[in-house]
Amino acid sequence: VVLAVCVAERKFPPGFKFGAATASYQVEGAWNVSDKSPSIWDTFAHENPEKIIDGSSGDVACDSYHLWETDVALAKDLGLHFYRFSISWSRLLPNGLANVVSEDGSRYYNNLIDGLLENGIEPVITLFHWDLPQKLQDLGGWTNPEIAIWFEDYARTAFELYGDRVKTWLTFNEPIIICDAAYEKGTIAPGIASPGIGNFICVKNLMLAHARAYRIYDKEFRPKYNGKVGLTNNHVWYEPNTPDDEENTELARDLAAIYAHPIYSKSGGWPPSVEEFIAKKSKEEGYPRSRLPSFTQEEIEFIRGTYDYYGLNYYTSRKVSSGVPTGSSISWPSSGSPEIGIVFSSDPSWTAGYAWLVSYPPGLRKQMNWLVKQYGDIEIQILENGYSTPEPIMYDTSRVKYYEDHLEQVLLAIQEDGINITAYTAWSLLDNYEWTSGYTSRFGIVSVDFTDPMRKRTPRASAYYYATVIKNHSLDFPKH
Ligand code: PNW
Repeated sequence: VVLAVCVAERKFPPGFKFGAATASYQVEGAWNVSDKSPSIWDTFAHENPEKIIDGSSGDVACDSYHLWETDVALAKDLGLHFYRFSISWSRLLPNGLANVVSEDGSRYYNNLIDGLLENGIEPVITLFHWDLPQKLQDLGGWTNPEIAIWFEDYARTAFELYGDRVKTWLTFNEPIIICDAAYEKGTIAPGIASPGIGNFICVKNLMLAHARAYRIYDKEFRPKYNGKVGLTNNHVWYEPNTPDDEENTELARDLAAIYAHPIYSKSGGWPPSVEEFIAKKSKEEGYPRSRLPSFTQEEIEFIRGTYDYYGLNYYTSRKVSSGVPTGSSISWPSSGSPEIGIVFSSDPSWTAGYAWLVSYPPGLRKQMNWLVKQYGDIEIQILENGYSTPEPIMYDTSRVKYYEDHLEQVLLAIQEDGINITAYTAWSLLDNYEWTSGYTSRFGIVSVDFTDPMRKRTPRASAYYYATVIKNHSLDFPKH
C-alpha cells in the first residue's frame, strides 16, 4: 500500500523571477550634483522638516549615485534576477521638459544599466517614483493636463536612451500615493491637500500620461526592442469588519481601483460604482457636476488596454467599518476613508508590525484573486513586498518570517488558484530614505549605516534567506 501524502512542493515555476527594488530619491543622494534640478521631494524635505519624523532629507541617502557599483555587487551576491530602480526625472531632464538631456544624468543610468547587465542582472526601470521636477510642480504638476505630454516626452527620452537594454518598464509607482496621499491628504510632496478634487484631477491626468507613454513605446520602440510596459499599483487588501460592512468594503476596493480600471478593465473608464457614488455625492454637496472628472469616449479607448502586465505592490491589509475617521484610526496609507465614510482597523489575529505595517500574508493571495476576477487572466508581477523595523537589527527574524509567509501565499496563488504570477520583488534591497519616516523605518534586506560617510552596507539574515530561496528556486531547502 502506498501512502499518498499530499505535500505540495514549495517550488516556484521555471522562469519565475526574483528581484529587489529601490527608488531614486530614496537611495541616490547627490541631490544637486552637476546640472540636476530639485524635485518636489528635495523641496518638501528641505522646507518642511517638521513633516519628516527625524527632520531628515534624501540629500545623501544611501549615496547610490556614487556607490552604485556596490549595489550591483550586492544584487549579484544575492543572485537577483532583476533589480528595479527608478530614474530621477530632474536628473535626466533638468528642465523637466525634454529640450535638454543631462549628460551627467544620462551617463549615470547608462553605467548602472550596463553594470547590472555585465553581472547578469536585468534592469527594471520605474520612470516615476514620486520625485517630480519642481519646475513642473510650479506649473501645476499632476493637476495640469499638459503633464501627460511632458511625461510622454520624458518617457520617449528614456526609451531612446535605454530601450535597447531595458526590457521591463513601469511608467508609475503607486498612482494611489501620487494622487491620493499627495493631493487628497497632502501628507507627502507636494503637500497640497485638496480632498475629493485634486486627487481626482491627478488620477485623470496620470492615466492619460501612462497611456501616452505606453502608446509611443508600442509604436516607436516595441518593434525593435520588444519589451514590456506597465505600471505598479499598491493595494491594501480590505475585508469587511462585520457582514454589514460588505458593501462599503467592495466600494473601497473599487475606489482604490480607479488607478487600475481605466487601463485593465474590459470596459475602460472609471469603475461604474465609483462613478455613480461620486456623482451622487457631488450633487448632494451642491457641485454642478461630479468631482470625478469624466473621460471622453476617445480617452477611454486611448487608455484601455495599455498594459503588458499587472504590477502589484502589496504590504498590508485592513478591516473596514462605517464611521468617521479620527486621528487615531490607522487610515494611512489606505485611501477613501473620508470619501466613503469608513474607518480602517487591524484584525486581532493579524500580526502587528512597525507603524502601519500589519502583516496578513493571506491578504496578498486574496488581493490577486480579486484582481483576476476583475480584469481576467492577467500576468501579475509582484513589484514590491516587504517589512520594516524601527531598529537597524541584523538578525531580522521578523522580516525573514514576513518574506517566507508571503512567498508561501504566492506559491498557493500559483498552484491552487492558477494565477499567472511571473515575478516577485523584495522592497527593499537597502535601508533607505523612507519618505516622511526619514531614516527611522528600515526596509532593507541589506542594512545601511547612515552615520558612516561611506554608507557601509551589510546584508541581514533576511538577505541570506532570500538568496537561499532564489538559489533553490523553492521555499524548501536543506537547513543547517
Ligand atoms: C511603497 N500601503 O509605499 C513605496 O513604493 C516605496 O517607495 C516605499 O518605501 C515602500 O512602499 C515602503 O513604504 C507604500 O498602503 C505605500 O500599504 C502605501 C502602502 C505601502 C507602501
